[in-house]
Amino acid sequence: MKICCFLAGDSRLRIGLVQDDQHVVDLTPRGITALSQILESADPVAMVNAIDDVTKLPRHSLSNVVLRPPIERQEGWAAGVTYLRSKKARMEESDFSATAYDRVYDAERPEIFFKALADKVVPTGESVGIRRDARWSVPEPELALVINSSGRIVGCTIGNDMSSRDIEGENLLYLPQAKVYDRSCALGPWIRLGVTEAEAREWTIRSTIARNGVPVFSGETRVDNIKRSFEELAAYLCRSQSFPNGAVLLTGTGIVPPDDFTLQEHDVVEIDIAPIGVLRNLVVTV
Ligand code: DO4
Ligand code: MG
Repeated sequence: MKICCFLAGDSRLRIGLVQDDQHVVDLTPRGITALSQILESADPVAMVNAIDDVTKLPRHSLSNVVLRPPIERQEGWAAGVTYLRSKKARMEESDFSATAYDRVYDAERPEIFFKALADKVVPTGESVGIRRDARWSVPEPELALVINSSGRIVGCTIGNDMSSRDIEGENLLYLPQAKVYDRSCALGPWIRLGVTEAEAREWTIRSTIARNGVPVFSGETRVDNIKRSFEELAAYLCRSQSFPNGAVLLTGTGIVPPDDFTLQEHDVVEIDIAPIGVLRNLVVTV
């Protein structure tokens, strides 16, 4: 089951049930005006299934609506160095901090960092940013866990943890600047509910970067390459910290373009996790 936030011809944000990846049913007339009503319920899938007369609700073609980020007031966080590929990339980019990445991969405590306020998150179809003061910018295609205010993982979506590798490689203390800037976090296209970790670990994450319509990079990884369990990541995020509005936690990247690759303005980044959907964003300089 997939739920989304969308606009349909006016400025009113609507909550939708995505059907066959082609249509969206507007749940707003049934009093569902926020994703959190679903995410905070005891059983989100059962709650949506219990909505009366879904066939009588307005149904739109997805091509006629504008998808908004599937996040409301949740905080956006990210885990790092959860894939061996990411650990190797980080160690290569940094003389200065290589041992820190090596250690955190094996440490009991994961790396978790703040990524974005909800109203700064970019949806599919809008632009992600590369910093104008960075020389080496990459997308980080990641599975993102949707966590409710009780700390329970209730769904997942696709995340792009846009990053400036030269800035994080120069000094570990620059990590917030490498990771948090305008348009540095994209989420979407929607939330998939009711997936177990075992099911998600069967999935493949694929990413393509196109320049002038021609692919200049493509890569893939399996979710199962994540070293830590989803519960472990969520539990660390929620240690000594409450999330009254819930959180979205990106789970780290296992797809890293070659070291001589940097994103350019007008590139198009696509991240595809087939059982969820496709997150597609143009790149702009910010
Ligand atoms: O420590 C740097 C961040 C790593 C990261 O974002 C990732 O592995 O996805
Ligand atoms: Mg990342």
